[in-house]
Amino acid sequence: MEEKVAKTPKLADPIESSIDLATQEMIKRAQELGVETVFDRAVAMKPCNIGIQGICCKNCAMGPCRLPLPKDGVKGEDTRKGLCGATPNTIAARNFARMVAGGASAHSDHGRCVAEVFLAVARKESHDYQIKDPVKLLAVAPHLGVATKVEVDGQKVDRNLDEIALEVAEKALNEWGKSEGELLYLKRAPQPLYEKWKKYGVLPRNIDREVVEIMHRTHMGVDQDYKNIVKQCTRASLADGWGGSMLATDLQDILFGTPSPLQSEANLGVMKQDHVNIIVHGHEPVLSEMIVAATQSKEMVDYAKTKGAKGIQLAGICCTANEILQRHGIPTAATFLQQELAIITGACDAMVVDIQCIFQNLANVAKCFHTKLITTHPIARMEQNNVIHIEFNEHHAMEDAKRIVKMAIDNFQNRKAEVMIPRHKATQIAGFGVESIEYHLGGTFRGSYYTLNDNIINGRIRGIAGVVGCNNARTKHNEQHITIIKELIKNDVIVLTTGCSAIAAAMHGLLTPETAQVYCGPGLAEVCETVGIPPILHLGSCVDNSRILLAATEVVKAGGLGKDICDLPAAGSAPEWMSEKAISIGHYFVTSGVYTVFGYHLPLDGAPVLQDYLYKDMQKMYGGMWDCEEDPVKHAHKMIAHIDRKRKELGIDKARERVLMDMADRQKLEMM
Ligand code: SF4
Ligand code: MSK
Repeated sequence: MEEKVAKTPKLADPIESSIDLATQEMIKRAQELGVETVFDRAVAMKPCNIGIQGICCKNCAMGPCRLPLPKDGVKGEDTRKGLCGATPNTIAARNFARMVAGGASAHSDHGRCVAEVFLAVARKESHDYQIKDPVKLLAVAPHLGVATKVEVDGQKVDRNLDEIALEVAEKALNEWGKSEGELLYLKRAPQPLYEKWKKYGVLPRNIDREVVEIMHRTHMGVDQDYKNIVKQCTRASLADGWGGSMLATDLQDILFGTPSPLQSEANLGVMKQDHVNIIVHGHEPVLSEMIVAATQSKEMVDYAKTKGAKGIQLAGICCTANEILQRHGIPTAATFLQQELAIITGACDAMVVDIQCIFQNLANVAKCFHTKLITTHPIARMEQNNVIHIEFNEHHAMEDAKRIVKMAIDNFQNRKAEVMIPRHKATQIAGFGVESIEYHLGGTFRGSYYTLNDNIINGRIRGIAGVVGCNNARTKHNEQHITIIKELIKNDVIVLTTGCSAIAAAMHGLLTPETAQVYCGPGLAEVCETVGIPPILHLGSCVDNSRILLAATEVVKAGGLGKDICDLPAAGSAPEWMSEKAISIGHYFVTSGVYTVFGYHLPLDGAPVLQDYLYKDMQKMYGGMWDCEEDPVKHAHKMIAHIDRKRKELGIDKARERVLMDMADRQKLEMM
């Protein structure tokens, strides 16, 4: 009998997989050790050609029904339909809507957890947390209809902070399930935008309801009009951006402190061979805040020394990283795609995960090393038996955190593989927010976005871009992020960034004021050098995209750039998106008036009519629209072209032309 020869699995080419040297080195290292990573799996398994077009329906057991687009496109009437008659538009819209529901629920359920902890703190049931930013509490309270002053003997006096906190907590939690009315934060948007939402009937009623309604409408045989399905996408995504995410950001700032600019480092090189390395990964800062405090406690540092370590190195991955970076300067170890590589260094003594963006394969990788993989959230566990579950509870938060840190320290001496930590890391300045942009670009004296607006009007700054979102193993790691960001700043567009895009920019050394001299156009460079900020501002985690909405609102309020977000010379981008959250974010940006370009396939290609609706018709309604462009340079230039169109509409395109004069033009002028 012929003997079967086992096929050698296809492996990723490290150079083709990432533009980052640390990542390339670690992919090679993984392959030498025979440890499989996402990069190898992406080579071995290709995406489904029908699913990628958005036209596979499995919403009932008569399917899955697949409606691939004919090779030469649809000629004449589109007769494709599922067993029930569902058209490609219905199927793709339902799939898109379920992605919005997934994304909005992830952000908002995270927000709910924060609100519950906030309530426990306000009720004095949790003693490990305190309100760290009472100023923000007072700023947020009126938006939730909570009074900050009371009348005593005919005089307005300050209300007790504990009372305000309790009412804020209750009002905030009510936003998830109230029986009538609309979300309170919607009125924070510019008035014309609010009016548009009202006119189109998309004001979200409560956060949970909008997600549930998507699931109902997309059930077999319910909503079969793609425009009506997209309408519900709008409601649910607004309930995310102007609801769950915004509440998460606000309550986290009040509880853990509003970020302000600070210096740190990024990339796998932040891990230290002679330290206990603890990596926190996921999205919720509730536990990681405690882990920061525990790792910095003398008790734990001394204990680490008794085990032969020089200290404890805490670092983060994904948005938990961004949360503890922006408030404490804790270094960032990795983006989403590098999570397995952190363990493959052989120096990760514990990886502590909470919710979202966590590979189940971490458990398989951890098996090959000494790493303790610890899940902490009741809704996010793993089936593999090497995973330890320590359920975190806000009522004994510090106790849980210390237990985890001690477990990592005890594991330090168990390292088995040879440690290989790449040397690569870069300095970063992070911790920007609505408040700190106001301070840096407006000044405490004027307390507004005037300076930013002035510089946009005079053309030194051409416009504003939000570049956000994930990595995706179907694209070269970080390449799109970095190319797009560099192209934007080269053309004087200031960049606001969050999520893994911010981590990518940090790893590649772009989050420093020095970037201005090297990569920026002359106008933006001049502004950045004058005020001492990087041209790319790290605004935090995925839920902190709400900071971008509020920053845009502040720009509108400061005047001179129109009356609504859609009037601004601004555009959004998610270059390497992969998560359902990115779809929800994209949709709330679009329906808040932002032209938003994605860099990887949107699952719409199989339904051209729906695609046109999202790419063109949305603009007529909300002033923003979807787009997709895979070429990163073209992608950036689509954004710049939109910014220039808006400058023209505002009548400020001439100012920009003046700024762009070169030396020869100036000399010509002087001679006249
Ligand atoms: Fe097919 Fe319709 Fe069932 Fe979807 S809902 S699987 S299109 S029969
Ligand atoms: S972590 S959602 S990969 S940005 Fe927020 Fe990164 Fe995307 Fe997760």
